[in-house]
Amino acid sequence: MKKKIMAAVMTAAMVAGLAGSTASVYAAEDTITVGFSQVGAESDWRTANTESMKSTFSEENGYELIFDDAQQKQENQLTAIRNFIQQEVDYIVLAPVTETGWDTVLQEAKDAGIPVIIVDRMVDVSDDSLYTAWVGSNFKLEGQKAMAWLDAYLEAKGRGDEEINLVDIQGTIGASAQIGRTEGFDEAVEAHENWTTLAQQSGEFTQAKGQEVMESILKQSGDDIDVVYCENDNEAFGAIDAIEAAGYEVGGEEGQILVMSFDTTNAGLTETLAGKITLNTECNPLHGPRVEEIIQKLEAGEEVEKQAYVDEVAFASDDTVTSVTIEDQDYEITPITQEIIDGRAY
Ligand code: GZL
Ligand code: ZN
Repeated sequence: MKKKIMAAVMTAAMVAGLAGSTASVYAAEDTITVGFSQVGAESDWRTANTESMKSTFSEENGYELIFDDAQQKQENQLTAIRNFIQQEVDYIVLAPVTETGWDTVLQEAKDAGIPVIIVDRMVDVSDDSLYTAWVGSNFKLEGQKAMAWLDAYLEAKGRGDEEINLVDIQGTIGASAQIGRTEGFDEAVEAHENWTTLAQQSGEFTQAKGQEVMESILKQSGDDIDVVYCENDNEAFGAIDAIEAAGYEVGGEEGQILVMSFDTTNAGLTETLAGKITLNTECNPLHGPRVEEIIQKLEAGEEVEKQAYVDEVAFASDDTVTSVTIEDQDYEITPITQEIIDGRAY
């Protein structure tokens, strides 16, 4: 909107000058207008992500935020971006629901001279000049950390050679978080001839769908399930409800169903402390300040990193395994405590 305000100020200044009036034209405060196309409100993680963006791009911080919730539909995001272009926003921020289908609308934004910043999930475009910067998580690493922990945990429990049957409740199919976390899962199962994938189905990152999918899988193979890998906390909440309703126990001991999750939301870590989720791998949603840093650099005409990964940790319900190594890099696995939960920002 800066563009429009400046034009109005120039016109007003001219009119004032011509009329010889003494009316002074106030220079418009330098409000930066940001159009943010958000995936939806499907999970606690998404709510925290929205909150981070809204509290960062506030009026008192010098911004006008135009926020759009796409209810997890790409066509709504395409419409939102075209509206932002029409409104001549200064920046477009996109949290893409899935990776493909963005080339045309991002070309329109580029033609309009509006920088696009991608947050959280990634876009798969033919020409990466169609976006200025991306900040988000390394989803495959998240999956690798989780499965490396499972491997070490089962070994520590004397179950390293046991036949292990796993269920993967996937996220929204085609979302970077689903692609990466599923890759981490599949690679680890491939590497263990005594591990079998019993079922792999999308829970769409929601609690309701997670419960529904878990119920149907339990009907088919309840007694055979050893591990349920939920690709976010809300799916885990639904899966745990289904597992317990079917008469099984969740937990890390033999005879229980071991539930793993991602997001480390407050509710997710509370379930981890209770031992219902045995491992919770962090995916940090607080992208507001990270996006603001990018915008401030662009405003100052500075270079910005094309892709910036967020550092993340993992929390376990106990201290059986306290670190894992992936490609020669060690990652800490922290036993969760109430103090840690109370001290976290989301
Ligand atoms: C991950 C994000 C995922 C979260 C889910 O960065 O895209 O989408 O893991 C959310 O909770 O729905
Ligand atoms: Zn192993």
